[in-house]
Amino acid sequence: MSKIVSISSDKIFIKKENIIPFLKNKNKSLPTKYLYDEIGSKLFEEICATKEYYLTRTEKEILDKNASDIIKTSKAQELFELGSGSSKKTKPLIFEALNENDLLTYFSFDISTKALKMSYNELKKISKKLNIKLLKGDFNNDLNKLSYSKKNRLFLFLGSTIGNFNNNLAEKFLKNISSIMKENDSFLLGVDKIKDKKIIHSAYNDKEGITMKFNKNILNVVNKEYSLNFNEDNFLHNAQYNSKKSQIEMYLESTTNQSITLPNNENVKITVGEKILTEISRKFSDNTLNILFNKASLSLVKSYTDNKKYFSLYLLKSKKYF
Ligand code: AVJ
Repeated sequence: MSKIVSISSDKIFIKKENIIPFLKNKNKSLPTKYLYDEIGSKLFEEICATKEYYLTRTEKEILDKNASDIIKTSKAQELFELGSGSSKKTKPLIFEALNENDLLTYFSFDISTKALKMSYNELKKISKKLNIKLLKGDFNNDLNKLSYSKKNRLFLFLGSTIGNFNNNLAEKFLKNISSIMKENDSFLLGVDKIKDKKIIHSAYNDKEGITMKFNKNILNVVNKEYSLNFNEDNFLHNAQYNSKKSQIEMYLESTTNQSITLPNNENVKITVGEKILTEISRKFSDNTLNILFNKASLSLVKSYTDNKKYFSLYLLKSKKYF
């Protein structure tokens, strides 16, 4: 087993949030990252295999078709994947980069140990020329701690994970990436696009109820992390597309009047029908993205999409050098 290098201090979720304001606020929410513990990461993999969840399948199709062009255009000598998950989708890029280089280092950077292990198991048999490095960290806090490399790095942020960030956070994240990029580095960003509302809605409301399980699992995670007393049976999965904001809003909706005891022993009332926000998943237009890229000093080199234009990959460079 390859060694997991932790570049942050905390054991499980790196920066431990103060949970109290999240639950005391008028609009209640939970930190989205708690969806991705071991069980959550596994459930997410299952979501990707559902009929309704078009994102992963579509992105994979785009990657399979354009991997060679992406590697040749970026002249990548090293791959650095942020929020790598199982790394399954990344394989065509790794194969192409191995074709173009004698040796290749692939960095798998994720918040979840489970994901890093899955990634290692997925990739370990590919080639002796492939050096796999596992880094445990939080891409919203730890990017400035990365080591320097002389090689042309291709940073990868796939799966439309950027959709989880509100506009400020997305801008901050992209600025961070831009600032750690060297002259010959590139950045490949995977983004879910605005499309028919019904298609988006069903992607987050699969018939088998896996997304429901995934959503409810966050309660078990925060129960463990903060010794809370949530009971998942007292909540419904509620995921709605907000057309005005172009985003899915995933909530847990209370089915009863209930009370939760916070770490400071204060009780918080949750009324029947009240909703706790667990995740937003934004859908983008080219226009919104152009504004974001500009603000973050990123320049578009090339973009790739599927026939239906459901999903896009953007190959970017830092403007400092463009
Ligand atoms: C992993 C954040 C891209 O927003 O589509 C899937 C997570 N949530 N189903 C997404 C998710 C519910 C997913 N991302």
